[in-house]
Amino acid sequence: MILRALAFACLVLAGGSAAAQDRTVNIYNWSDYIDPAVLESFTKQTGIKVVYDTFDTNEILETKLLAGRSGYDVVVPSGPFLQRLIRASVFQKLDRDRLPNLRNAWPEIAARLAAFDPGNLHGVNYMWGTTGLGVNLARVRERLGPDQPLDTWDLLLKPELSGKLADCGIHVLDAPEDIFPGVLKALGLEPDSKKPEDLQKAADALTAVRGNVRKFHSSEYINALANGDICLAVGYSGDILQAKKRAEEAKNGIGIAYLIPREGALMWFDSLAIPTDAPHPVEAHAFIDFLLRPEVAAANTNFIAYASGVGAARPLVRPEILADPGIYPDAAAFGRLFTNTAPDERAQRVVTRLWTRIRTGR
Ligand code: N2P
Repeated sequence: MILRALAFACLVLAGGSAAAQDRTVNIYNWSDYIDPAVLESFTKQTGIKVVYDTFDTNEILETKLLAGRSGYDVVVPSGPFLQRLIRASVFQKLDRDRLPNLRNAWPEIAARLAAFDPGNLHGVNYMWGTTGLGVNLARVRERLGPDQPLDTWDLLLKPELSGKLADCGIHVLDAPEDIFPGVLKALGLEPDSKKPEDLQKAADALTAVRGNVRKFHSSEYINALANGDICLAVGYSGDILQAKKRAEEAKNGIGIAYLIPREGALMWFDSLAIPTDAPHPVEAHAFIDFLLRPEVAAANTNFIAYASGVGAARPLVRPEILADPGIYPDAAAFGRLFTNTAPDERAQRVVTRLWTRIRTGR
């Protein structure tokens, strides 16, 4: 009897300590989207080990999640993908009792996110930003002359302009949900239109300049801009500002600007969400709650140049970042931003077919 009790106690102890050692959280986040020091301090403070993988398009994330058993505990879809994946029951409801730092969230941003996730039941905003233009100022000026405005979709969509930039290199995000809205807006159409005839017009405009685009890719443009390998990128705000910072640190004389096109640009929201089949939901909540600490959110914003959904972080964000209209748009730029929603299955088939043709140039 005593032996048995002892054996049981040993088992419990062994199990307990193994569990303590084993506490892990598996994160699947966008590339270039966190301060690595944040991951270290999370492990130091909680004892939870972080396994961290990255992706650079919503489509890759969506495919993994729809296949099921991804093994991930926390993932970061953009609005329309959050919306569609909630409908497919991919995410669990968040346990608010485990997220005391939700009180630090930015109410206006949470309200906008509710368009994709009614009641904010499944997602918490991590970062938000815009999709616009990254420009190598000197080289673009030299080719387009002093009078050409640079904050316009014309740089890509007017064949006579993108034709002059083709040899110094243009990259475009490999993400129809990011590119179609801007192109639709530039054409004077509804940016969130799912009408096949509108999508066809946007596709035609892109096909007309396809030959001027060196690559459709969603993360290589950071280094390509910073090294001077390309002179125009249609990309994510903070990524382009990271390219600017890399060039400044390298002191290579390359000046990069992020410009929100005057015609308008897409504003997007990337949310932290927990898959229904996450192996470590408790640790997932602990990780999300850690990211909602104002000092942690500010460290991330300072590092990656995206605005955090944690409103309470703003006083801790570096003043030059707070003052950067590419990160925190001023009222005028804000008025020109729009959002998008998920296409239904039929519209998605149209988008996928058109996008494949644009990318392959056929
Ligand atoms: C990070 C890109 C995140 C923005 N590299 C995509 N919504």
